[in-house]
Amino acid sequence: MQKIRNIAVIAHVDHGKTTLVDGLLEQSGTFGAHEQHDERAMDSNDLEKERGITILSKNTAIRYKDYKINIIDTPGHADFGGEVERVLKMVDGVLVLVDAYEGVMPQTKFVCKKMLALGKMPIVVINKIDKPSADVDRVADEMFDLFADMDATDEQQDFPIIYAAARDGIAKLNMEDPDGDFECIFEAIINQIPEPEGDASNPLQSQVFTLDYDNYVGKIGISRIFNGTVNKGDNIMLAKADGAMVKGKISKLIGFHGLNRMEIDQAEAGDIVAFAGMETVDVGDTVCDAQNPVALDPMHVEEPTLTVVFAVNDSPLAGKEGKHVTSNKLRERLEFEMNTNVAMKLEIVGEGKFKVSGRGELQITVLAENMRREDFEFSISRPEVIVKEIEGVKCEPFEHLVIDVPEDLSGGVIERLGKRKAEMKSMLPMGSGFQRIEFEIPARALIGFRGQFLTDTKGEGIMNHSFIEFRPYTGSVDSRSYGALVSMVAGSTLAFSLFGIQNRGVLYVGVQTEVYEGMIVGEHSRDNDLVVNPIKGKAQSNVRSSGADEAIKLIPPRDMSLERALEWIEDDELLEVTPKSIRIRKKYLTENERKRHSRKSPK
Ligand SMILES: Nc1nc2c(ncn2[C@@H]2O[C@H](COP(=O)(O)OP(=O)(O)OP(=O)(O)O)[C@@H](O)[C@H]2O)c(=O)[nH]1
Ligand SMILES: [Mg+2]
Repeated sequence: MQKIRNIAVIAHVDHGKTTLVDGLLEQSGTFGAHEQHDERAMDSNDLEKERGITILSKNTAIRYKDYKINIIDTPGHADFGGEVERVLKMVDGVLVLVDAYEGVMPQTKFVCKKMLALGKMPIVVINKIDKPSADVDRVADEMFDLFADMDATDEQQDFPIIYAAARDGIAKLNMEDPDGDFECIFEAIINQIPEPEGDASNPLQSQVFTLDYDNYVGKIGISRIFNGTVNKGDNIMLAKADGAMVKGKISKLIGFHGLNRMEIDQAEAGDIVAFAGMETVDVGDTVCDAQNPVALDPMHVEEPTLTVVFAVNDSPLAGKEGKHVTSNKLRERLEFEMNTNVAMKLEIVGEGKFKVSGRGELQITVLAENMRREDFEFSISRPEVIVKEIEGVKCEPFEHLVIDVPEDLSGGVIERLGKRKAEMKSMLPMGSGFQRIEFEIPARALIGFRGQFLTDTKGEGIMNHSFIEFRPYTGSVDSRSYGALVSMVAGSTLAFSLFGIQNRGVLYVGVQTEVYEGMIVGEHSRDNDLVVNPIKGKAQSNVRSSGADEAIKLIPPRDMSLERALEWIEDDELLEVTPKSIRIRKKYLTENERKRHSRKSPK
C-alpha cells in the first residue's frame, strides 16, 4: 500500500489557504521548474480569479519523500461553509490557518467547530507573520481558548503551531527561529496527521464528496476510497442517499497530481480519486463493491438559510440583451446547478418562478453572475431568510457578527445594530485606533446592512459573519431607511433632468441610459419613494441663455453591483439581471398599480 496523508486546508476567508497550497505545490517540486502557473493556482474558475476568493473546494495531490499527500483547498467565505463540512469527512487532518493580526474570526470558529467535532487532527498555521501589525502571541492564545471552548480532545488541544508567511514561502516552528521553508509543514503533515484507516482487501466503499463535469466524459464524482481497491472498467454498485442501489461501471479512473488530472488504472483505500461513467452519481453516494454493496453514512448537508426567487424577466426591456430568457431555459439551468451544488435547493413556485435557497447572498450572487455570463436574462427578488418551526416555535437563522471599526465611529454603529436586534457580546481594542465588536444578530437584520455599515464607517469598517443556529423569531427589525427614486416614463435619460433629480438623493443611472416606467434610477434621501422624470429635456426657448447648459455638472452615478443591488432592494422591488445590465425596478411598474397593491397589503 502506498503511504498517504489526506488533509484539508481550512480558515476564515482570505487568511491565505490557497496561497499556502501554492507553496505546498511549489516546494514539493510538484510544479515542474518551467511550468507556468498563476498565483493562487487552485482558484481556477473565472469568478474565483476575478474576486480573489475560493468558491468551490478543490483537491490536488503532491509527493513529499515517499508520501502522497492529498490536499483539499476549501473556501473561507461563510456562504460556502457547507462545502467545508463535506470535505472534512474525507480527510484525516487539517491545516487551520489563522491570520496573524485578524486572529479568530467567525468562520475560523465555524470550521474549527466542525473539524473538532469530527475528531480531525489539527495543525495550526499562524499565517501572514510578515504583517507589521502581526500579534502572534495573542492569536495563538485565541486559538487555544477557541479549542478549549469547543471541547477539543486532549490530543486535539495539543496541536502543533507553525508560523508562516505563505505568500513568501516561509515557515518555522518558533517565532525566534530564522525563516525556513515549508519543510516543517510537510513534516508536521506526515508525522501529526494519522494515516488513513481502511483496508485495500475489503470490499470497495468510496464516498463522493464533489461533482465535476467534463464535456468528454460527462459527470465525474470525486471521492475518497475508505475501503477496497478499484480498477478501471470495474462493475460497481452505486448506493444512493435514499437507499436505492444503481448498477454502474467505472469507465474512467482519474488521479490527481498538482494541477493535472490523469487516467490511472487502479486506486486503493485511503486515496482520493475521481470516477467517470456514472451519470446518476450525486454527492454523498457510496461507490460500492458490486457483489457486496454496503453504503457509508450519508452526508449531513447544511440547511439553507436564505431564499430568493428567480423569475422570467418581464420588464419592458426584457429579451433585448440575453439569449436564454424562457422559463424552460431558466429551469434547466437551475436544475443543472442543483445537480452539482448540494448546498442549494430549488423549488418551482409558480409559472416561470423558481425559489432558490442557499447559505447567503454571495452564494446566490455567484450563481446569478455565472448565469449572466452564460447569456441568461432573469429577475431576482429580495433575499428572505428561511423561517421554520422547531418544536412548535417559530425560528429564524442567527448569525455571529464581528466588526472592526474606528473607535470614534463605533457608537453610531452599535446604535444602528441595536435597532436591528443585535446583541453585543464583546468589545476589544485592536490597536491602531480600531475596536473589534462581536454580536449575535438575526440573519434577517443583516440583509441590506453592509451598505449602511460602509457608509457609517466611511468605508473603513470590516464586517464578517457566519451562521450560528436557528433561534426563536425576534419580531420586526429596522430595514432600509431610504426610499427609491422611481422613473415615471420610458426613454433615454438626459443630463438636464438628472441634474434636477440628483439633489433628491443618489443616482444609480448616468446619461443616455434606457429607463422605463417603474424602473428605479436612484435612492431617495428620505424614507418614501419619489416618482421622477429622468428623460425631460430643457424647455425650448428662442433666447439662448448664457452658458447655463455648460453649467450642468452630474455627480457620477453609484455603481450598483449585483451584490449591492441585491442587498438594497425591498420586498416590492426586483432586480433585472441581463448579460449587459443590472436594473432595479418596482415589482408593479405604474404608480396606480403600486397604490392598489399597497392598499391590499398594508405593511
Ligand atoms: N502579507 C501577507 N499576505 C498574504 C500571505 N499569504 C496570503 N496573503 C494574501 O492574502 C490574500 C488572500 O489569500 P488567499 O490565498 O486567496 O486566501 P484564502 O484563504 O484562500 O481565501 P478564500 O479562499 O477566499 O477564503 C491574498 O492577497 C494573498 O496574497 C502572507 O503570508 N502575508
Ligand atoms: Mg482560497
